[in-house]
Amino acid sequence: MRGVVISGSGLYQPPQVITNAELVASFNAYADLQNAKNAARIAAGELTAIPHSSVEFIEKASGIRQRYVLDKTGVLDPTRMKPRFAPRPDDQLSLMAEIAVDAAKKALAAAGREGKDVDGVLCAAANMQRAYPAMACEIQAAVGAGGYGFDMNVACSSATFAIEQAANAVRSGSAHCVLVVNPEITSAHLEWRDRDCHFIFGDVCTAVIVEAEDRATSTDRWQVLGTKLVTQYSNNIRNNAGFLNRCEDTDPDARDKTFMQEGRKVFKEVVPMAAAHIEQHLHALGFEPTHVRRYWLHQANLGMNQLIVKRLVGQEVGDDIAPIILSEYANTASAGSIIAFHHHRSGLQAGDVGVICSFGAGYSVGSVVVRRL
Ligand code: CO8
Repeated sequence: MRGVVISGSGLYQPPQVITNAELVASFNAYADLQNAKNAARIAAGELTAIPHSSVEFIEKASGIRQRYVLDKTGVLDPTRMKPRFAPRPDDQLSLMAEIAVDAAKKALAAAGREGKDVDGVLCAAANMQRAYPAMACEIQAAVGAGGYGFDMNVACSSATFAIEQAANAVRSGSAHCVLVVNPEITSAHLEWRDRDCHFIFGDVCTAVIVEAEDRATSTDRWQVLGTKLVTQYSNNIRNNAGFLNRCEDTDPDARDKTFMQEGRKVFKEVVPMAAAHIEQHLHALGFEPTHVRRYWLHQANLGMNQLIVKRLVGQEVGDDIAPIILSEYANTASAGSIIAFHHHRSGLQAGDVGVICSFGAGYSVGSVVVRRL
């Protein structure tokens, strides 16, 4: 079996930032408008007034302080509450491919590769811009890659699940160099009018290059020691948007056509699941959780990450063991653990072991154990 390495990563970060203060001001303006519009029904007891959101709650409950988005104006407009994107003609690069190509080119440059060296492209994200052709085929053409491309979606675990597919393709010899790219335009599938979740997500795109160890030339190589994936069906994170909607004659703007979750249940159920998954994976590879130099975890909630690592290593740890990026980026679905890996791996020494781990809707958990070469 061929050895496999991650030889480079790239990050596209949208230029626009929404702070919690801006977000809460716009949500509260939206709530006031709705409550004024529905004043008679609220007074008659037919409707409940929408309560205000608060910066203090958001920071305490989630650890999120701001998020990057592709369009801030539409999101913050209390009469709109969603980003505004201009439709593009079919002969122009699509928005999702545009941010994917940016991150992909940075990852290729970091790995010392060009598009023509790539013979597999996996576009792995929580949402795809269209049904077909696959986003991966458009990205493949735009970066000048050969081979094949396909899309895959395992919500927040899309990136780690794709790294396993890429590593297996390289191991088996069906590809030599695979681009895994995670364009997450979460702002389009977040319900900005729902106080319980309006603060959760941000937009971003990450990319990694997965290639054969004997061919890699990058000085920053991370040997993939193992990958482990698991899914367990749950309705606690759900989005019913889909191609059957128009045939069901349902409202495309109904609440169930955007991100919905039972946040408390997710928290309670996913923490033990993710911690047990990582522990089992490490044991299977002959490591103890305390041997791990760094955990690059999915970034959904600060408390969740702290609890998972505490279960693993038996004590609270700081950013040096488990870096947090969600205060700056919020939850970026599948890209979160890869942003952490991208920004926080430079201090590790040859031989150091790290774990990239995602968890999210499905439920799904994916771990990639790597060693610095
Ligand atoms: N401001 C003020 N108060 C608020 C607000 C707000 N914005 N929101 C809720 N409250 C109030 C509630 O009304 C409640 O009041 P009361 O006690 O009087 O009933 C109180 O605050 C507590 O509310 P919660 O119980 O909901 O608060 P929590 O402490 O549980 O925190 C969280 C909510 C932050 C959502 C938390 O539960 C959490 O982070 N859970 C884990 C979430 C998670 O990990 N989700 C995974 C998502 S990742 C994924 O797979 C994504 C799928 C694909 C994404 C697609 C793109 C969109």
